[in-house]
Amino acid sequence: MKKIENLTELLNRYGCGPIAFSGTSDALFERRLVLDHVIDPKQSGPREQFEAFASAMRDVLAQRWLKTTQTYDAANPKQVYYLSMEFLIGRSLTSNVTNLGVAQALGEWEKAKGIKVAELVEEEPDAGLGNGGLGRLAACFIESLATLEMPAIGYGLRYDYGIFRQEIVNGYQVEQPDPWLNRPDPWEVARPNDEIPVPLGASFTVKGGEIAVHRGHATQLIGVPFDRPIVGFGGKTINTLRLWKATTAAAFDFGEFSSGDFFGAVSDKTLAESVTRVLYPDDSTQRGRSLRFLQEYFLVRCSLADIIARFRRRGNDWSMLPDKVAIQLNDTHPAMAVPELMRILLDEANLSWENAWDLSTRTLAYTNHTLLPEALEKWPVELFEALLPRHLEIIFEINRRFLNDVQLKHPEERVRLSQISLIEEGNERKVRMAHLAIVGSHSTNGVAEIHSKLLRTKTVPEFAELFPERFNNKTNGVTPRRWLLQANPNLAQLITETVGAGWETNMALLRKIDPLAKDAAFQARFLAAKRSAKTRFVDWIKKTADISLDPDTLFDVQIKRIHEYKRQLLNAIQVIICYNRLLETPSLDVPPRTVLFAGKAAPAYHLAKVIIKLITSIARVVNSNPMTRNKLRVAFLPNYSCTLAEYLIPAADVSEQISTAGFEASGTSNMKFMMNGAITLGTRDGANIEISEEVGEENAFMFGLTSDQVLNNRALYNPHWHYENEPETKAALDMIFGNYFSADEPGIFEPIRETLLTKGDYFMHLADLTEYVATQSKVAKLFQTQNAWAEKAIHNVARSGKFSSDRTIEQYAHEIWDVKPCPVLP
Ligand code: 26V
Repeated sequence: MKKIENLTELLNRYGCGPIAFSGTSDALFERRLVLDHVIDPKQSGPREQFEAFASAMRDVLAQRWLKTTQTYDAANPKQVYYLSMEFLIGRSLTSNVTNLGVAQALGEWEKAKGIKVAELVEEEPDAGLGNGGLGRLAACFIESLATLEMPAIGYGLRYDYGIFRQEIVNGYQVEQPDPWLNRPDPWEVARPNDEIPVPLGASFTVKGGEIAVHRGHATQLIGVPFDRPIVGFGGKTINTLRLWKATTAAAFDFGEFSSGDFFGAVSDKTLAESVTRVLYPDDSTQRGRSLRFLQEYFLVRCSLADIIARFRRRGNDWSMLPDKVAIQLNDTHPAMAVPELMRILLDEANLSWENAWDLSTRTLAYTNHTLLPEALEKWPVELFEALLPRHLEIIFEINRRFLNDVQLKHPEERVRLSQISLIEEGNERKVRMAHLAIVGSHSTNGVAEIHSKLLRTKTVPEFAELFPERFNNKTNGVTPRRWLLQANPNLAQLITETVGAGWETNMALLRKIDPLAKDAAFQARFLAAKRSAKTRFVDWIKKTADISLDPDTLFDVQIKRIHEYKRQLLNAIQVIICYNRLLETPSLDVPPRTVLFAGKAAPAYHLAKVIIKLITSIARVVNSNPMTRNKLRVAFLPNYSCTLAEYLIPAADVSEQISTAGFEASGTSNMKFMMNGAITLGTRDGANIEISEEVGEENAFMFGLTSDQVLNNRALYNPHWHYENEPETKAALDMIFGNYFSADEPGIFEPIRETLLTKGDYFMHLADLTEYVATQSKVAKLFQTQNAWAEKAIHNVARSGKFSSDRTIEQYAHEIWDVKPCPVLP
């Protein structure tokens, strides 16, 4: 595509010339400032300038966006619909500027106007509509879908409050609300004309995340869509992310119910809107949370109605459904799509059960993202009974037929029926959402090779035997546009200068830098790019969190949700051992190291919060000790977010991926680190295995038990043995238990003693500790020879191509969806 020189050319390219405010190159921007904000551009502040600039970008893309939709309506291709309770989008301005290809032109415009786009960008709040990996994956996927020119729509919820903002007060996590929509969001377009009614079998009231159901009073919510543009790289395809907001019908407020009950009507509206008020911030346990049940149904009901409306508008016959529609369920959160699609086909299309079931299963596909039993969703039958009686009826009928079939085909194995049933019996009967998703779809995939294998062999082996053809793997990926091109401008430029343009969508080209890994001149340029990413991050974190860091130290980074299985504790103990070694031998020959942590704990996950307090306490002690502070620093960076990751990952030297083997489904930050030339220090878990295969074991630091060893050694494992027989382990733990880091709050780390010793250390920290510490020493040693370090780091960048989400999406498209690109004509 020809490079755009100025905004006038840009306007012409996108056919926006006639709506320009004046003939000047910054017409759209000034027009927005004057017409939207009614302000003299010279008087405008950064927030107004951000809004004006973002709106101007939307003006630039609007016609192309419309054209994309029109192309799909006209071509009637098979289309993919990605249903997810989470889209962790982060900021959109830089991404849209990059993908529209206007970044170059901006440089000149900036100079001419004296405006710093880098500063405006900081005014945009993150759209933090997700908890972590699963939500960020959805965001990478829709970007890749647009880049690959695939006809696709993402469906999610428009939460008023995204993932909470994390403050650290006295070393403890404090949650603050995230009112990201307080100011107008320039990217969203409300579509009140496309609203969807959502009937419920009962009415409800809300208190503290729980609903009280009032049986017998059927009621109705309304879903209003808000669309966001998803710009593919190069700006050819602009797909839609459609987020639903819950409300009530206007008529409900003041029409038939306006029998003088004004306050009643207004509070009904508030009640309805509470369904999409807030994202559930707990990604570790499922527990009760009945309002979440309503959220999930609301997403499914609105999205399927919308999908079917499009399908019918295009003149398709019901029998064509699987030929025109592929619906991907991001975990079981939207698994009610199974009974909902059946309901539509049975009750609205009046098809036979057999016909409806065939069409429905061939349309739906399911992705599993976790093997942790406590995160597998199960909803009480009682909730269905009261709110969704028809769906429950359908689930029971699915189950009756399924169990019948199994019995007919495997008469000898009657005992297994209770295990595979969609209904868990017991005090409280529950619907097992994973079973529903597997039985009601044609594809079940895991997100890394090892995860898919464990899913098949350990988690749901009965289903894998019944439906072997349904099970498959789709190793995760991340978008190199956001995570390399935008996040790491200096490395991106070095890559472009070396391999030429085009790598952004063809990551195989990165292999061209592989032979340069040993080249001293290239190593120096690589290290210079790393150094500038470090200062960029250091400046940013100083400005935003007032934390001072030294860019001339090794950046050793663990950033992810705080979870026992991710083992931030293992890292923390290792830091203490390193500290003790320095105290013992102050002249120890190690490179100065900064250990960086960031991550949120679920508000109700007590132990995860204690782990944060431990890390901040260790940091306070270690950083203030003059004996060690030149060699070792520790920081817990508050409020981990997409934006923080975009600054920090390019600056990292070491990527900590140290989960207990068999527990991390894939991981995706590990891929982002690799692309940015950090070296993985990791266990043989999730996608770490595939990363070390791609880069070669010699270019990663792998350690610890394998998932088989974890499974087979659990019975024999005794953490006390390690505590008693490993002096450094004992010394480190005794400091934690003996209030070395908590002199002013004695006893606060008792829960850590309990989990590691009393309760048997389920995540086997102590089993891996010795090898982890030894591997950390190897890391330190290598870092002292910068060219040897650079060589390995460069191999990581060069061989990261597999982990582009473009590769992942192409596999979904070929192997699950059978969806092909549908280019938008110029
Ligand atoms: C689970 C739950 C349980 C109920 C309440 C709310 C809630 C919200 C989110 C989750 C999702 C947990 C699963 C998850 O995020 N899995 C991560 O998915 C990543 C993308 O596939 C993968 O890289 C990570 O390894 C995996 O932990």
